[in-house]
Amino acid sequence: MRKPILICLILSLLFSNHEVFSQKDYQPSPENLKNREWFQDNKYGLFVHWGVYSVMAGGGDMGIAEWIMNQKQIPIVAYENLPGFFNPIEFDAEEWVAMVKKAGMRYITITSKHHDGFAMYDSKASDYNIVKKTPFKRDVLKELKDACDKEGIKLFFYYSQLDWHHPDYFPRGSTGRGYTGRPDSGEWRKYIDYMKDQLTELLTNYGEIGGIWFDGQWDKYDENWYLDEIYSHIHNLQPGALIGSNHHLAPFPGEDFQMFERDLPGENTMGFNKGAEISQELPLEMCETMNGSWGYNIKDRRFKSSSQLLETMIRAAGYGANFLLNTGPLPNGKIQSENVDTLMVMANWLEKNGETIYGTRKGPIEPRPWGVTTQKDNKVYVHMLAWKDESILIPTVGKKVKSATLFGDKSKIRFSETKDGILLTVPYDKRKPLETIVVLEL
Ligand code: H79
Repeated sequence: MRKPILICLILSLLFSNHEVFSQKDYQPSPENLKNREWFQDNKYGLFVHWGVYSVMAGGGDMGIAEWIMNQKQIPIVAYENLPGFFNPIEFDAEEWVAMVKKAGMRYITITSKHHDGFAMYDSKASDYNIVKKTPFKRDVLKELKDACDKEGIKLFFYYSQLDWHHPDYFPRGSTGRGYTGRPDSGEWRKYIDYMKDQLTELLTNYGEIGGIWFDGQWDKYDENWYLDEIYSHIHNLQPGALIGSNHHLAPFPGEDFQMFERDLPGENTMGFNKGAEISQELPLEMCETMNGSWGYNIKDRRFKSSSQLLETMIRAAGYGANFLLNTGPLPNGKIQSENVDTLMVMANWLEKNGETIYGTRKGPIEPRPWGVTTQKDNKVYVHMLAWKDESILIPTVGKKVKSATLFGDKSKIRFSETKDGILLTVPYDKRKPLETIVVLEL
């Protein structure tokens, strides 16, 4: 062996700890970069919040579902009864995926473990899982993955780093405190190992997955979450898997996309989305509820209209962000029919106008109250969302505009371009809500 190689080997053995070989110097693999493009091209996914909490259906409160254990201070010994009632005999993975396809969605992100700590898959790391503790005994993630593979839908796993059940989730954070009945002790490193074991299962037993959607880091902002170790572990197992985390902070090294919960990038109507700089480099994703709850809530009838959700999707696309729209399946395994109805109306719109969303990136004009732009190759799609006057002056788009047409009937749109901007005029009888889309050819 030549000397320099030998020295390198010895050095790498000496320093083979996580400080040196961490995600700090993360270079996404070619596969990962390809998957990021796929992600940005495909734009629209179904978020699924399903767990033993679904049986409680919110317990008569608005807005609570998967949070019921914490909000109602249910001790672990009592909450452990819930898996016994979880028997979704109507669950049909193929039906879910067929619905997703029809909806024009391209991926699913499903809760593998939420804050309650209950694994919705066949986990060997703990018996607190769907196969061991419910009468249903089936690995619903496996069934869903098989159905997704058949239809070319990608599957992502939501995983909560926060855990209200595990004794070694200690010291406790801002939630899951005294009421759970856990002793005031525990070994944090043991919890990290447990999480790592569960992630290993998710990344090795289900074939190629889309990625991991983390949540819960905000429970203990000052904790050492061993992100470098966890993220490298995931990328070692599946270099192509996209990692994102809902920590509401700027992305950490090792993360492959940035997410925004119930707010457009940069907005903060929810109160917890302050301060996170919008990444200029990573793909973005906004997640949104169809009513005010993530998991199934029987009382929450505040269903958003298909137009409202479509507008949010279009606005998200104007930021270059994907739209991850949530449903909370029923405890019997069916998707709420109100949600299916809404998704089918949205599907109609996408069938007609999908070209202006799928495969696009954010356009040359920053999102504005009057509308947003998306772009693909030499076409800029100007979505006129809140535009009342006969004409509107929009900023120039960097290149000379060759033609302006109305998306759909392709009729010519009167326009004039000066250094002050592009003046567009669309006759009133040509305008339709959410379907006044001007195509600028550059
Ligand atoms: O998984 C979903 C939520 O359970 C989780 N992230 C999304 C994707 C989430 N964690 N925190 N939050 C959302 C925001 C915090 C909301 C809260 Fe509440 C306000 C917790 C307690 C008061 C909402 C309302 C939940 C219970 C009542």
